[in-house]
Order: sequence, then structure tokens, then C-alpha cells
Amino acid sequence: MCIDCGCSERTGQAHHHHDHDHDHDGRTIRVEENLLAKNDRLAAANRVRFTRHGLLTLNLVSSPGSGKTTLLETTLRALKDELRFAVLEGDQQTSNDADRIAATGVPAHQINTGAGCHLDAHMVAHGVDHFDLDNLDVLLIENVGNLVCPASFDLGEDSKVTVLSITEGEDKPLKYPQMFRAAAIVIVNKIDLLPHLDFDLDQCRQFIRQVNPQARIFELSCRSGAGMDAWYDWLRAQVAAKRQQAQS
Ligand SMILES: Nc1nc2c(ncn2[C@@H]2O[C@H](COP(=O)(O)OP(=O)(O)OP(=O)(O)O)[C@@H](O)[C@H]2O)c(=O)[nH]1
Ligand SMILES: [Zn+2]
Ligand SMILES: [Zn+2]
Ligand SMILES: [Zn+2]
Repeated sequence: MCIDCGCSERTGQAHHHHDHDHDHDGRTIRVEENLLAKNDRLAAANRVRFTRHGLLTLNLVSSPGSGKTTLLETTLRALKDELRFAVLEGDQQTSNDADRIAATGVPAHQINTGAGCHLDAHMVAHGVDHFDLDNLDVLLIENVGNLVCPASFDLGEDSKVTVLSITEGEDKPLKYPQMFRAAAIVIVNKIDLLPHLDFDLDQCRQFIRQVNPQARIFELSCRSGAGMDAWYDWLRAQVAAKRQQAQS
């Protein structure tokens, strides 16, 4: 029996469930509701655990290739001597991203979802068992590259961070509003490419605001380093706020 989720089987990444959550009258909506309700319970447990450890947790979501791993690598190289990080990597196959993170010297653990198109709270509960939570400030979770379903799955994180690269076009917030609405932070990445594209940054900002007026927007380039300092300052401030919360 695993401690965090109470499930009865534990076989590393091939962790199977036989919960019979499916609905025998075959209504898909019921199955989905059950699935999400179960996920939300596990996410709440994760959140309690993260809070107990005073951990800032961020869930990075985006379409494939927007630059999530590059953003993590750049951030870790800049801040790892100042803050204690660990990274959970979600991908369908391969450990490429976890290998890239490990090369920065920061602890990383890969979760392979197989055919799955998102991380769920249960995977995260087991994934964080690989880290010493007492000695961490920030847990970064890179979700599977997918702008749709990660929006529905709470992992117990403090915030979702949606990364949008300017090569994807400025209309993504309107086409995938759930993902942009679920995020407290939107990072517009690859602004070094602005001179080569007809991407309208102003328009993009407006579209983000239209679906999520509260979103904190960062415009940056992991490649050139432009705009990275504002993101780092935000991270530092979030960690400081967590520490203060844990002390009070
Ligand atoms: N020009 C430019 N390229 C970037 C920038 N950030 C990332 N890239 C490139 O974009 C490509 C994809 O970056 P990744 O960091 O692997 O993207 P990802 O979101 O982690 O991809 P998945 O994990 O597959 O979803 C790589 O070739 C990066 O070098 C940037 O700021 N500017
Ligand atoms: Zn389990
Ligand atoms: Zn990646
Ligand atoms: Zn999914």
C-alpha cells in the first residue's frame, strides 16, 4: 500500500490501478467526473504535503517545443546556488528532458506517461518520493507538451505556468482558453525571434488578458536572456513569501 495515495500496487513507473472507476452504464461523463474527483483528492493531499515542507511548486504547461525544458535549464543554471530546486519531468517516452536537467546538477526525476497526455496528481505523489522535500525550496514540474488536458488536472501545485512560444502564433490563448485561464503565469518565450516573424506581441498580450485578466505575463527569451531577470525576481519573491508563510 503506498503512503500518499493509498493504492495497493507499486511497481515504479508501471504503476497500475484496478480501481474499477469505470461506469457500467457506459456514460463517459460519469467516468470523467470520477476520474477528476479522484485526481482532485490526491492533488489536495499533495498540496498539504508541499505546504508542510514550505515548498513552492510550479506546474509548467505548453504545447510541445515551446521551450519548457530550456526555460528550466536556464533558470536552474542561474539560480541553483541561491535556491534549492528539484524537477519532475513528464513525457510520454524517453528521459531526454530529465537528462538535460540532471546535467545542470539539480535533482531530476522522469515520469513516463506512455500513451498518457498529461501528468496527474497520483504520478506526482510518487514522483516527489524521489526527492528530499525537507531540503528543497522549489519543485518544478514539467508537464507533457499538450495545451488541452493538463488544464483539467490539478497536481497540488501553487500555480500553473503556461509557456507560449511566439512561433506558435498569437491566437493560442483564444483557441485554448482553458489552459490560459488555469495559469496564474503566462510566459511568452522566444522573443529573440520577433524580428523574423510577423508575430504581434501586443495582440498576444490582449488575447491573454481577454481570457485571463489576472495572469502575470513575462516576455522573455531563454536564448538571448532578454526578460529573464524579471522571471528570476518573481521566483525569488515567491520563495520568500513561502518561507514567511511557513514561519507564521
Ligand atoms: N530561438 C529560441 N529558441 C528557443 C528558445 N527557448 C527554447 N528554444 C528552442 O526550442 C526548442 C524546443 O525547446 P524545449 O525546451 O525542448 O521545449 P519543450 O517545451 O521542453 O518541449 P517538449 O518537452 O517536447 O514539450 C529547442 O530547439 C530549443 O533550443 C528561445 O528563447 N529562443
Ligand atoms: Zn499510488
Ligand atoms: Zn521538455
Ligand atoms: Zn490528458
